[in-house]
Amino acid sequence: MFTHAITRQPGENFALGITTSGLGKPDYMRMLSQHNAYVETLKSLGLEVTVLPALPGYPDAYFVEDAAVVTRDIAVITRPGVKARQGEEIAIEPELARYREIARIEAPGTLEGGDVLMVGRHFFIGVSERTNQEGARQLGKILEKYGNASTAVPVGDGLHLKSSVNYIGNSGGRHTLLITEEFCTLSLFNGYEKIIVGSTEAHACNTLLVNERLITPRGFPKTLKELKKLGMGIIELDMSEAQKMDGGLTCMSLRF
Ligand code: CIR
Repeated sequence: MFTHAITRQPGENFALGITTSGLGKPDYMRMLSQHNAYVETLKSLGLEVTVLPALPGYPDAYFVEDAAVVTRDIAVITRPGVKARQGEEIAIEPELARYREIARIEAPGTLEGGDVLMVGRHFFIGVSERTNQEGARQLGKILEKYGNASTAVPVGDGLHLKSSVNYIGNSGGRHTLLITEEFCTLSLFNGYEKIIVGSTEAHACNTLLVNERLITPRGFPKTLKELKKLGMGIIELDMSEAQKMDGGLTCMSLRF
Protein backbone atom coordinates (compact mmCIF):
# COMPACT_ATOMS: atom_id res chain seq x y z
CA MET A 1 0.00 0.00 0.00
CA PHE A 2 1.21 3.49 -0.77
CA THR A 3 0.59 6.12 1.86
CA HIS A 4 2.41 9.12 0.36
CA ALA A 5 3.00 10.82 -2.95
CA ILE A 6 5.19 13.75 -3.89
CA THR A 7 4.24 15.86 -6.89
CA ARG A 8 5.29 19.25 -8.19
CA GLN A 9 3.21 22.03 -9.67
CA PRO A 10 3.90 22.55 -13.40
CA GLY A 11 5.48 25.96 -13.97
CA GLU A 12 4.21 28.59 -16.40
CA ASN A 13 7.19 27.74 -18.61
CA PHE A 14 6.36 24.01 -18.74
CA ALA A 15 5.93 24.14 -22.53
CA LEU A 16 9.70 24.81 -22.77
CA GLY A 17 10.38 21.26 -21.56
CA ILE A 18 11.88 18.60 -23.78
CA THR A 19 9.48 16.98 -26.22
CA THR A 20 9.56 14.81 -29.31
CA SER A 21 5.82 14.09 -29.37
CA GLY A 22 4.84 16.34 -32.28
CA LEU A 23 1.40 16.68 -30.65
CA GLY A 24 1.41 20.49 -30.63
CA LYS A 25 1.76 23.20 -28.03
CA PRO A 26 0.29 22.37 -24.62
CA ASP A 27 -2.05 24.73 -22.78
CA TYR A 28 -1.07 25.91 -19.31
CA MET A 29 -4.55 26.23 -17.81
CA ARG A 30 -5.49 22.78 -19.09
CA MET A 31 -2.22 21.38 -17.73
CA LEU A 32 -2.96 22.83 -14.30
CA SER A 33 -6.45 21.41 -14.24
CA GLN A 34 -5.22 17.96 -15.35
CA HIS A 35 -2.47 18.08 -12.73
CA ASN A 36 -4.98 19.04 -10.08
CA ALA A 37 -7.27 16.15 -11.08
CA TYR A 38 -4.26 13.83 -10.80
CA VAL A 39 -3.45 15.06 -7.27
CA GLU A 40 -7.10 14.75 -6.20
CA THR A 41 -7.23 11.20 -7.58
CA LEU A 42 -4.19 10.17 -5.55
CA LYS A 43 -5.81 11.70 -2.45
CA SER A 44 -9.04 9.84 -3.15
CA LEU A 45 -7.01 6.60 -3.07
CA GLY A 46 -5.86 7.37 0.47
CA LEU A 47 -2.48 8.99 -0.19
CA GLU A 48 -1.16 12.02 1.62
CA VAL A 49 -0.01 14.15 -1.32
CA THR A 50 2.69 16.82 -1.15
CA VAL A 51 2.55 19.36 -3.97
CA LEU A 52 5.91 21.12 -4.24
CA PRO A 53 6.04 24.53 -5.90
CA ALA A 54 7.15 24.83 -9.53
CA LEU A 55 10.93 24.85 -9.86
CA PRO A 56 12.17 27.98 -11.64
CA GLY A 57 14.45 27.23 -14.59
CA TYR A 58 13.34 23.57 -14.80
CA PRO A 59 10.31 23.29 -17.07
CA ASP A 60 10.21 19.45 -16.81
CA ALA A 61 10.57 19.33 -13.00
CA TYR A 62 6.90 18.40 -12.42
CA PHE A 63 7.85 14.99 -13.86
CA VAL A 64 9.21 14.28 -10.36
CA GLU A 65 9.48 10.54 -10.94
CA ASP A 66 12.73 11.04 -12.83
CA ALA A 67 14.59 12.70 -9.96
CA ALA A 68 14.45 9.79 -7.48
CA VAL A 69 13.68 6.12 -6.94
CA VAL A 70 11.86 5.48 -3.69
CA THR A 71 11.55 1.98 -2.28
CA ARG A 72 10.20 0.81 1.04
CA ASP A 73 13.75 1.08 2.44
CA ILE A 74 15.52 3.97 0.77
CA ALA A 75 15.29 7.00 -1.54
CA VAL A 76 17.88 6.99 -4.29
CA ILE A 77 18.56 10.44 -5.69
CA THR A 78 19.14 10.03 -9.42
CA ARG A 79 21.43 11.83 -11.83
CA PRO A 80 19.31 12.83 -14.85
CA GLY A 81 20.77 11.93 -18.22
CA VAL A 82 20.08 15.26 -19.89
CA LYS A 83 21.73 18.55 -18.88
CA ALA A 84 18.51 20.54 -18.83
CA ARG A 85 17.16 18.33 -16.03
CA GLN A 86 20.29 18.04 -13.88
CA GLY A 87 19.54 19.90 -10.66
CA GLU A 88 15.97 18.65 -10.24
CA GLU A 89 17.33 15.83 -8.10
CA ILE A 90 19.00 18.30 -5.72
CA ALA A 91 15.69 20.09 -5.25
CA ILE A 92 13.76 16.92 -4.34
CA GLU A 93 16.28 15.50 -1.87
CA PRO A 94 15.27 17.47 1.27
CA GLU A 95 11.66 16.43 0.77
CA LEU A 96 12.54 12.74 0.53
CA ALA A 97 14.97 12.96 3.45
CA ARG A 98 11.89 13.48 5.66
CA TYR A 99 10.80 9.90 4.89
CA ARG A 100 13.79 7.78 3.89
CA GLU A 101 17.51 7.31 4.22
CA ILE A 102 19.18 8.79 1.12
CA ALA A 103 21.53 7.18 -1.41
CA ARG A 104 22.79 8.76 -4.63
CA ILE A 105 23.70 7.85 -8.18
CA GLU A 106 27.18 9.29 -8.77
CA ALA A 107 28.94 10.46 -11.97
CA PRO A 108 29.63 9.03 -14.49
CA GLY A 109 26.39 7.17 -13.84
CA THR A 110 23.15 8.64 -15.13
CA LEU A 111 19.71 7.40 -14.22
CA GLU A 112 16.12 8.65 -14.42
CA GLY A 113 13.27 7.17 -12.39
CA GLY A 114 11.17 6.68 -15.53
CA ASP A 115 13.55 3.84 -16.34
CA VAL A 116 12.93 1.99 -13.09
CA LEU A 117 10.09 -0.50 -12.90
CA MET A 118 9.40 -2.15 -9.56
CA VAL A 119 7.65 -5.53 -9.65
CA GLY A 120 7.50 -6.72 -6.07
CA ARG A 121 11.12 -7.06 -4.94
CA HIS A 122 12.44 -7.21 -8.50
CA PHE A 123 13.48 -4.04 -10.31
CA PHE A 124 13.82 -3.75 -14.08
CA ILE A 125 16.20 -0.91 -14.95
CA GLY A 126 16.01 0.49 -18.46
CA VAL A 127 19.26 1.41 -20.15
CA SER A 128 18.17 4.27 -22.35
CA GLU A 129 19.12 7.65 -23.74
CA ARG A 130 18.85 8.91 -20.12
CA THR A 131 20.09 5.98 -18.01
CA ASN A 132 23.49 4.52 -18.75
CA GLN A 133 24.93 1.12 -17.84
CA GLU A 134 26.86 2.64 -14.95
CA GLY A 135 23.74 4.27 -13.50
CA ALA A 136 21.88 0.97 -13.79
CA ARG A 137 24.78 -0.85 -12.12
CA GLN A 138 24.91 1.62 -9.22
CA LEU A 139 21.18 1.40 -8.62
CA GLY A 140 21.29 -2.40 -8.79
CA LYS A 141 23.98 -2.43 -6.09
CA ILE A 142 22.05 -0.12 -3.80
CA LEU A 143 18.85 -2.15 -4.22
CA GLU A 144 20.68 -5.39 -3.60
CA LYS A 145 21.76 -4.19 -0.13
CA TYR A 146 18.11 -4.20 0.84
CA GLY A 147 17.33 -7.65 -0.54
CA ASN A 148 16.08 -6.64 -3.98
CA ALA A 149 17.13 -8.11 -7.32
CA SER A 150 17.45 -6.17 -10.56
CA THR A 151 17.76 -6.74 -14.30
CA ALA A 152 18.95 -4.22 -16.90
CA VAL A 153 16.69 -3.84 -19.94
CA PRO A 154 17.76 -2.19 -23.20
CA VAL A 155 15.17 0.47 -23.99
CA GLY A 156 16.13 1.21 -27.60
CA ASP A 157 14.35 4.18 -29.16
CA GLY A 158 11.73 4.93 -26.48
CA LEU A 159 12.28 7.66 -23.87
CA HIS A 160 12.09 5.54 -20.72
CA LEU A 161 11.40 1.90 -19.83
CA LYS A 162 8.05 2.84 -18.28
CA SER A 163 6.95 4.42 -21.57
CA SER A 164 6.68 0.78 -22.74
CA VAL A 165 5.98 -1.44 -19.76
CA ASN A 166 4.30 -1.06 -16.37
CA TYR A 167 3.27 -3.33 -13.54
CA ILE A 168 -0.50 -3.40 -13.11
CA GLY A 169 -1.06 -5.92 -10.35
CA ASN A 170 -1.08 -9.46 -9.22
CA SER A 171 -3.83 -11.88 -10.11
CA GLY A 172 -3.76 -15.38 -8.68
CA GLY A 173 -0.14 -14.94 -7.57
CA ARG A 174 1.06 -13.95 -11.05
CA HIS A 175 2.37 -10.45 -11.71
CA THR A 176 0.78 -8.72 -14.71
CA LEU A 177 2.54 -6.28 -17.02
CA LEU A 178 0.97 -3.82 -19.44
CA ILE A 179 3.44 -3.89 -22.29
CA THR A 180 4.02 -2.85 -25.90
CA GLU A 181 4.30 -5.32 -28.76
CA GLU A 182 8.07 -4.68 -29.07
CA PHE A 183 8.84 -5.29 -25.40
CA CYS A 184 6.58 -8.30 -24.88
CA THR A 185 8.92 -10.55 -26.87
CA LEU A 186 11.90 -9.86 -24.57
CA SER A 187 12.74 -13.06 -22.72
CA LEU A 188 13.36 -11.03 -19.53
CA PHE A 189 9.61 -10.73 -19.21
CA ASN A 190 8.94 -14.45 -19.59
CA GLY A 191 6.95 -15.78 -16.68
CA TYR A 192 4.80 -12.67 -16.27
CA GLU A 193 1.18 -12.33 -17.29
CA LYS A 194 1.01 -9.71 -20.04
CA ILE A 195 -1.56 -7.42 -21.55
CA ILE A 196 -0.20 -6.28 -24.87
CA VAL A 197 -0.86 -2.74 -26.03
CA GLY A 198 -0.95 -2.17 -29.79
CA SER A 199 1.13 0.56 -31.42
CA THR A 200 -1.85 2.92 -31.89
CA GLU A 201 -2.37 2.99 -28.10
CA ALA A 202 1.25 2.80 -26.90
CA HIS A 203 0.83 5.81 -24.56
CA ALA A 204 -1.67 3.75 -22.52
CA CYS A 205 1.20 1.54 -21.33
CA ASN A 206 1.87 4.34 -18.90
CA THR A 207 -0.91 3.19 -16.57
CA LEU A 208 -0.39 3.59 -12.86
CA LEU A 209 -1.23 1.04 -10.15
CA VAL A 210 -2.09 2.70 -6.83
CA ASN A 211 -3.52 0.72 -3.93
CA GLU A 212 -5.23 -1.93 -6.09
CA ARG A 213 -6.69 0.65 -8.45
CA LEU A 214 -5.52 1.46 -11.97
CA ILE A 215 -5.22 5.03 -13.20
CA THR A 216 -5.11 5.01 -16.98
CA PRO A 217 -4.96 7.81 -19.56
CA ARG A 218 -8.28 8.66 -21.22
CA GLY A 219 -8.72 7.99 -24.94
CA PHE A 220 -7.36 4.46 -25.37
CA PRO A 221 -10.47 2.28 -25.75
CA LYS A 222 -8.83 -1.01 -26.69
CA THR A 223 -6.53 -0.94 -23.68
CA LEU A 224 -9.39 0.14 -21.42
CA LYS A 225 -11.44 -2.83 -22.56
CA GLU A 226 -8.60 -5.21 -21.69
CA LEU A 227 -7.99 -3.58 -18.32
CA LYS A 228 -11.67 -3.84 -17.43
CA LYS A 229 -11.42 -7.62 -17.75
CA LEU A 230 -9.11 -7.62 -14.70
CA GLY A 231 -12.05 -6.62 -12.53
CA MET A 232 -10.09 -3.89 -10.73
CA GLY A 233 -11.29 -0.35 -10.11
CA ILE A 234 -10.20 1.85 -13.02
CA ILE A 235 -9.93 5.63 -13.07
CA GLU A 236 -9.43 7.37 -16.41
CA LEU A 237 -7.66 10.72 -16.42
CA ASP A 238 -7.18 13.15 -19.26
CA MET A 239 -3.41 13.38 -19.73
CA SER A 240 -3.32 15.22 -23.06
CA GLU A 241 -1.05 18.07 -21.96
CA ALA A 242 1.59 15.89 -20.25
CA GLN A 243 1.54 13.58 -23.27
CA LYS A 244 2.42 16.56 -25.46
CA MET A 245 5.54 16.89 -23.29
CA ASP A 246 6.43 13.15 -23.55
CA GLY A 247 5.18 12.48 -20.02
CA GLY A 248 2.40 10.49 -18.45
CA LEU A 249 0.79 9.22 -15.28
CA THR A 250 3.75 7.52 -13.64
CA CYS A 251 6.04 10.50 -14.31
CA MET A 252 4.05 13.02 -12.29
CA SER A 253 4.54 11.55 -8.81
CA LEU A 254 6.80 9.61 -6.51
CA ARG A 255 4.70 7.09 -4.60
CA PHE A 256 5.74 5.28 -1.44
C1 CIR B 1 11.68 14.74 -20.60
O1 CIR B 1 11.92 14.60 -21.80
O2 CIR B 1 12.52 14.54 -19.73
C2 CIR B 1 10.29 15.18 -20.19
N1 CIR B 1 9.75 16.09 -21.15
C3 CIR B 1 9.37 13.99 -20.04
C4 CIR B 1 9.75 13.11 -18.90
C5 CIR B 1 8.78 12.01 -18.69
N2 CIR B 1 9.11 11.26 -17.55
C6 CIR B 1 8.91 9.97 -17.41
O3 CIR B 1 8.48 9.29 -18.35
N3 CIR B 1 9.23 9.41 -16.27
